[in-house]
Amino acid sequence: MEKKIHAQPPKTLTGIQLTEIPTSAVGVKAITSAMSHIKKEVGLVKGIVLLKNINQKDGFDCPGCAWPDPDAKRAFLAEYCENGAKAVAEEATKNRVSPLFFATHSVQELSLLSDYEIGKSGRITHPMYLPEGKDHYEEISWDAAFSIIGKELNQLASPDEAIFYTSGRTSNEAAFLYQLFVREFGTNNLPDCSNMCHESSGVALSETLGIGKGSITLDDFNHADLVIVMGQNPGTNHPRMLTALSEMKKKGGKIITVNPLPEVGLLNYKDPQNPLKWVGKGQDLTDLFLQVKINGDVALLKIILKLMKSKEKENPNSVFNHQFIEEKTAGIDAFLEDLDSYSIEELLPQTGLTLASIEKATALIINNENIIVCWAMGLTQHKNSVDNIREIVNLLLLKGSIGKKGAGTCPVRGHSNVQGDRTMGIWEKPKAVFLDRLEEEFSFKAPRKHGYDVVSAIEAMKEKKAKVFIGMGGNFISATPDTQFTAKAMQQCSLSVQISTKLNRSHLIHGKRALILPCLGRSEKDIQSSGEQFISVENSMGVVHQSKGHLIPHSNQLLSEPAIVAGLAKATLQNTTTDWSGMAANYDLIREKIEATIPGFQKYNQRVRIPGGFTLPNNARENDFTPTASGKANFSSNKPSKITLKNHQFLMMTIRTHDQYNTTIYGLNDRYRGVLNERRIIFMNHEDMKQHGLQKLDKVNLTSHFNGEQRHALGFMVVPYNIPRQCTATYFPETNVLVPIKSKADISNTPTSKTVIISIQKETVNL
Ligand SMILES: Nc1nc2c(c(=O)[nH]1)N[C@H]1C(S)=C(S)[C@@H](COP(=O)(O)OP(=O)(O)OC[C@H]3O[C@@H](n4cnc5c(=O)[nH]c(N)nc54)[C@H](O)[C@@H]3O)O[C@H]1N2
Ligand SMILES: Nc1nc2c(c(=O)[nH]1)N[C@H]1C(S)=C(S)[C@@H](COP(=O)(O)OP(=O)(O)OC[C@H]3O[C@@H](n4cnc5c(=O)[nH]c(N)nc54)[C@H](O)[C@@H]3O)O[C@H]1N2
Ligand SMILES: [Mo]
Repeated sequence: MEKKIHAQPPKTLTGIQLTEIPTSAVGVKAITSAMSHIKKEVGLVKGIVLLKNINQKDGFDCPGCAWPDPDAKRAFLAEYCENGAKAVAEEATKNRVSPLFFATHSVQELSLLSDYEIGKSGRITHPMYLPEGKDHYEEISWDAAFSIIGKELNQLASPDEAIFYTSGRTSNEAAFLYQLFVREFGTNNLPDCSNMCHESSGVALSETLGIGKGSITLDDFNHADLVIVMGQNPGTNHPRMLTALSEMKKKGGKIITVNPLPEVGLLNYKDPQNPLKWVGKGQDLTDLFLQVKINGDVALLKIILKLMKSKEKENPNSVFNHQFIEEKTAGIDAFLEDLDSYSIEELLPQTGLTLASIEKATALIINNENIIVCWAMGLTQHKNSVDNIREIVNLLLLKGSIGKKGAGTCPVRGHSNVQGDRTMGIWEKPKAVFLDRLEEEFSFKAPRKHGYDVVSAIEAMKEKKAKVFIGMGGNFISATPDTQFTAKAMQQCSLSVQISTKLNRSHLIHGKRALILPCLGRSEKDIQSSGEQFISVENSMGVVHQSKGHLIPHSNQLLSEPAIVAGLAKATLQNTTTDWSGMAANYDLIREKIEATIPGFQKYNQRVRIPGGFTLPNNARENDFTPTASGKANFSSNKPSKITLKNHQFLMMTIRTHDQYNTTIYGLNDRYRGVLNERRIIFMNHEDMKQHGLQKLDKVNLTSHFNGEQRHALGFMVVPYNIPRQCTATYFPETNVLVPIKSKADISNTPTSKTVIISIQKETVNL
C-alpha cells in the first residue's frame, strides 16, 4: 500500500474563541505572555539567564527579527520583546528530539501532526539518516553523514543538479563559508528565504538608488517629521520598532499607516519598559490610517503623486525639491509624463479609499520635509511588488527626502541575518566582481552562470533537473508556495539534507534518502579547538555586530554551522586548497577572508569586537547614487495592479499571527486580532459574508484560481473582521497550498503570497 505523507494536513478544528480586539499593543500582557512561554519551554531560572543576554552588547543577537538595537543605553533584562522572548524559548526548549523519538515515531506518523505539534517536539540532538524505503530515521555518525553527501554530490552529472538553500538566521561566518563551499563545488544554486521575502525591495532599490538595502539608521527616527508604514505589522513582527515610532511621535512626528487591516500594534502602544504606562490608555501612534484594498498601493501612491504634481503646478517650489531633483536624479520628465496617463477616477476604486483621505495624506507629505517610508511583506509579495517599491522611491525623490538625516527608505527585514547573508554572497545572481575576488583569494574557478532562486529551484526539482537539496536552516517545504507541488518536487530528489535546530516538516517531506544535521542555536556556547567563538550578524540598517551564546548546548553531538560546512566541504571537494579545518576551528580566520573579499569589512576582527559593532557603507545614505546604471537616482514608471475578480471571488493575503515565527508556531492565539485556539480561519468583511450567506464560524473550504487551475485547502472557519470588501486574510503556512507556483512577482520572482485569488465554499459542498 502506498504510504500517504502529508504536506499540510487539515486538522480537526479546535476550541476556537473569538475575543474582543485589544485597543492597545504591548503593555503588561506582552510581558506575561512572554514569561509564560519562557516558563513552559525553558523553566524560569534558565529563562531569566537567557533573557538577560538577549541583545546585550556581550550577549547574543535575538533570533527574532532584524530590527536594530539602540546605540547607547540598553536596559538590563529588556532589549527584547514578547516575540523575541518566545523565539529564544523555542530554541532553548527542554524538549528533545532524540534517536529514541525517531525510533518511536515513523516519518508518516509525524507528518500527520500540525506544524505546531511538530515544532513543539523540540530540539534535534543527533545527526539522523533516513535510508531509502525506511520508515524511521536512524542515528548516524557525522563522518558517515558527510560521506553520504560528498558521494552523492560528486555523482551528479553537473554541480548545477544540486540546490543549496539558506534561511536568514545563518551567521555571516557560516554564510560566507557555505557560499564558498557551494561555488568551489561549482554552482551558483544558492536560493534563500529572501527570494520569498524582500527580493522585490532589493531589485527595486538597486535599480533606482544603487543599493539593495534601506538607507536609514535607527537614529533617523529621532529626526523624522513623518513616517509612512506600509504593508507591515510591527506590533507583532518587529515590536521594538514601536519604541522608535513612539519616540518620534513624542518629538512631534506624524505617522501614516497604509494597511488593509487596522493592526492594533500600529494604532496604540504601551511601553513595556515603563510600568507606569501599563494602565491607562497608552499612546496613539497612527495619525492617519489608510485602509487600502489588498494590492491597491501603487494606485494609492499614484494618486498622491498626481496630487503633489498639481499642487506644485499651482504653486511652484511648494512641493518638489528642484535642487535635489536636478543634481541627483534622472528620468523625471518621463516619470511625470507617464503619471499623466492615469486618471484619479480610474485609480481610486483600486484603493478602496476616499479621495478626501488621500488628500489628507498628501497634505502631510507636502507639509513635512523629512520623510521615512517603512514597509514589509504587504508590499513585496504581489505580482507588481517591484512597482510598489519603485513608486515609494519616486515619492521620496520628488521631496528630496533621501540621503539626509531623518529621511529615506526603510525596508524592514525579517530574519535576523537575512541582510548579512546576502552581503556574504548568498545569492543566486552574484556580481562578477564578487566572483573575481573569491577566485583571487581562494585560487579556484568560480561558476559564472546564475543559479536557481526558490521558485525555479522547485521547478528544477520537479523536472528532475536538480536531484540533491541541502537546506542551511529554514523549513523549505512549509515556507515555499504550492505545498503539494513542492512536496512532490522534493520527493523526487535522490537526497535531501536539512541543517536544523528544531524538527520541522522539511524533515518529513524528503528525498529518496534524507539526512538531518543538528546544529547549535544562537543562544548556545560555541567551543572550537582554538577556544570559545562568537559569530556576527548584520541588522536591517547595516550594523554588523557580534553575537555570543551563553547556554550549554542541548546535546554534545551538535556542531556549529561553520563546522558543518567545513565537514561538507572536506567530504566533497577533492582539489580544494582552502583551509576548511583551520577556519572552522577559529572564526577569526573566516572573518579575515571576508575582509579580503567583501568591501566594507576593513579591520573586521577588530571592529566587530567593539561593543555595538560597526556600520557598513551605504551610498544612498551618503546621498550618492553613482552606483546605478545612469549614475543618478532613477525615477521610474510603474503599473498599478490589474486584477479583475469575478463576483464570487476574493483576494486573499497570507499573514502571520501574533504567535508564530514564520513556520514555527509558538501557540494557537492571535491575541491582537482577537482569535484564540485556532489557526485555520479566514478573516472576511461582514457585508461580504452577508452577501454570500455566511455566518460567523461557518466551516468553509477554500479554492484558489490561477490560469484555469484550482487548488484546495479544506477545513477553515469564517471570522468577521474589519477588512475591505472582497479582501480576505488567512494564516501562513496553512494556506501556502493555495499559492500557485507560477504566480510570482515580475522581475523579483517572489511568490505572490499576499495576492491569491480564491473562492469560498461552505463545507457541505463536496470537492
Ligand atoms: N514574531 C514574529 N516576528 C517576525 C516574523 C514572524 O513570523 N513572527 N517573521 C519575520 C520575517 S521573515 C518577516 S519577512 C517579517 C514580516 O513582517 P510583516 O510584513 O509585518 O508580516 P506579515 O504578517 O506578512 O504582514 C504583512 C502586513 O501587510 C499587510 N498587507 C497585506 N497585503 C497588503 C497590501 O496589499 N497592501 C498593504 N499596504 N498592506 C498589506 C497585512 O495586513 C499585514 O499587516 O517579520 C519578521 N519578524
Ligand atoms: N504564504 C506565505 N509564505 C511565506 C511568507 C508569507 O508571508 N506568506 N513569508 C515568506 C518569508 S518573508 C520568509 S523569510 C520565508 C521563511 O522561510 P524559512 O526561513 O525557510 O522558514 P522558517 O520558518 O523561518 O524556518 C524555521 C526553521 O529553521 C530552523 N532553524 C531555526 N534556527 C536555526 C539556526 O540557528 N540554524 C539553523 N541551521 N536552523 C535553524 C529550525 O529547524 C526551524 O524549524 O517564508 C516565506 N513564505
Ligand atoms: Mo522574511
